[in-house]
Amino acid sequence: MRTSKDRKRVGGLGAAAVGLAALGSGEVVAAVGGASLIDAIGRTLTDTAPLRVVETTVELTGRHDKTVIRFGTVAGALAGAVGLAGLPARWHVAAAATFGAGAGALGLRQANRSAWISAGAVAAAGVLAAGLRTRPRGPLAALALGAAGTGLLAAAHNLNRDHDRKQRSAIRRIGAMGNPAVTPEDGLEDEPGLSALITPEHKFYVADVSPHPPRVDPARWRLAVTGMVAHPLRLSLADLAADAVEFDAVLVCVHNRPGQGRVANARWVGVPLADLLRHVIPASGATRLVTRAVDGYTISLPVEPLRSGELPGYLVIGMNGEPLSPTHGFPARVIVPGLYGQYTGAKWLAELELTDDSHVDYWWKRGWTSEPLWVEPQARIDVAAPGRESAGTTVVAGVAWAPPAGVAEVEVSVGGGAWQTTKLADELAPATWRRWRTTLELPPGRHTIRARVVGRSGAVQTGENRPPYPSGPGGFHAVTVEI
Ligand SMILES: Nc1nc2c(c(=O)[nH]1)N[C@H]1C(S)=C(S)[C@@H](COP(=O)(O)O)O[C@H]1N2
Ligand SMILES: [Mo]
Repeated sequence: MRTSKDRKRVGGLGAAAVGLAALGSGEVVAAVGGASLIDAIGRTLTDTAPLRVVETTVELTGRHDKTVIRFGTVAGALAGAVGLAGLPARWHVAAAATFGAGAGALGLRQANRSAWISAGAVAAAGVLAAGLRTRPRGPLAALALGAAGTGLLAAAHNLNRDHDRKQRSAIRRIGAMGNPAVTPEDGLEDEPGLSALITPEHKFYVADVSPHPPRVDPARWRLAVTGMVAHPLRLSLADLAADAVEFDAVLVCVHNRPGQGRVANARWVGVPLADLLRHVIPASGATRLVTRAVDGYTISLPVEPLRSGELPGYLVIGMNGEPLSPTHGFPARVIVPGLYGQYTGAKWLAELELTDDSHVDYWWKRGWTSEPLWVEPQARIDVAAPGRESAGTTVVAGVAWAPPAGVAEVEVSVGGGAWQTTKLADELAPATWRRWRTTLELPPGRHTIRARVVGRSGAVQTGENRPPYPSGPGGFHAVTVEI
């Protein structure tokens, strides 16, 4: 005989299976149009979570933030189904409909492919309502339904992968951007474990609020330069490529604590924003340049320093000899070398709008400052290898950055002792990272090595430990070696 506890467990399992089947059905419908219900919900969670929750999630999940949010969303949906199943049966249809309407509204809120997300939400609500009324009896039926739901999620995943593949081949057809024949060099011999001078695209960190990069059709895409200007523009990728130049710069996320990998160096291709602003002629009250992504996300920059060159911004269309990849902002993004990623400009640009001070950015609403934040100089230790070069010496090497003025010196200190200078590689450009290397003679025992950078502006990296919020992280990267 079954106890009531057993029945309850089967009931919960059955409801979770119904939830999985409902989510899978909705996800397949959305995926036909290249959208994702799960990602729409995930994005809404990111958009609405309190700042403290966002900061903690960034801190704890590292480079896996998107995966964690996705699995969290699925787990939340299943828990929601179990919760709904606990309601009296006569409420199930109404509750499922409410759930679906909520998810559909999330879809409509997302500027990108909202119709498909909403259609997926309707499908999910239908399956949820029907499933809760005829809940699977017994664990086997529940498992079978759960397996079907998992299969649907996998099918949706494959559909979306096909859309991604098409997007990548459309980008490949564009051809090279810039001059990929020239390989940047800094005169430093290769060192196992030391970062490359130019970070390959697949190793370049990714940081954004989009669970999945929006897909933009290069043939139909036009960048609108609008708002308070005398001459609005609509520019194709080819128009932009004709006026683009190459520049080298490091990109740093404001969440990059000392020693972390939310930083990378690339050779970019872009149109100087000062040139673009000269063409459109901003009206006298136009104080902000809003960089607006296709999904509505914005980062805005003050116009005057962009015009004067104090903020040396670019409208970027290429990275490391190729068009931007989907993850890094295809077809266009804005980068101001020296500003943290969160302030430098949006990826997946739809529009550059000139407007006045009434504009409010995505992150300002969440509590971050409206002043552009400059990157703090930082040195990172990539290699600390005792005995690599010769017995008794330790090779120490890494990268350091102090944009926009550049790195003047990188120093290391052992166990809190005096700062000793290191050998710097040639400088590619002041706004890039610079590689450095030294060998230390250390006696047997445990030693903590710290690194710091001195900027050409005179700024010296300080050891004061600070969290990323509110003005960027601080502190020294420290590595301990055992001789
Ligand atoms: N559209 C859009 N652009 C964005 C963001 C975003 O969430 N959406 N994130 C910014 C942040 S916080 C950073 S650090 C950089 C990261 O660029 P990457 O992913 O190419 O490294 O993009 C910036 N541009
Ligand atoms: Mo960032």
